Amino acid sequence: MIVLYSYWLSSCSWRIRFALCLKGIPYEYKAVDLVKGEQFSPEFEKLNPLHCVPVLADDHVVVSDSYAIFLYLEEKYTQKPLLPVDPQIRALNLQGWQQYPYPQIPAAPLSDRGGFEPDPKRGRSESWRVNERGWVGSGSG
Ligand SMILES: N[C@@H](CCC(=O)N[C@@H](CS)C(=O)NCC(=O)O)C(=O)O
Repeated sequence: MIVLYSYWLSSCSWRIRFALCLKGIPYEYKAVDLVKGEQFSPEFEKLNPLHCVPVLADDHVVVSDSYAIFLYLEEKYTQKPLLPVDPQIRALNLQGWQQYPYPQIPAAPLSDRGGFEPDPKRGRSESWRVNERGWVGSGSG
């Protein structure tokens, strides 16, 4: 059984959820609460020392990074291919998969409103907390 470690606010994880859904691959969803900092737990660190979702576990195979996971799924599970065979159109499609959803979707609206101030001392997780209170908290998410 495939397990996807994900978080509802993670646009990188949406990419994999779309791929799994379009290919019709059943999977178990395991939420990693990035706002609570669960990506830094010792258990999750064993899966991905970079402390990011998505992570896909397929029996003994563990893959992190949405782009790598997407290509893994496409090559291992050949049903309902998501990429065309023609190299030029395939390259254009890969370009699209990599750019959508744009990894900074949660940050963009706040940034547009001048309300997103990443604090290097606090790191990315605090930026997520700001997003949670701001963009999502205001009902825009
Ligand atoms: N290049 C990676 C980026 C993964 C990434 O940045 N994930 C974010 C959520 S979209 C994350 O887990 N952030 C954890 C944090 O900010 O502490 C991918 O495409 O999977």
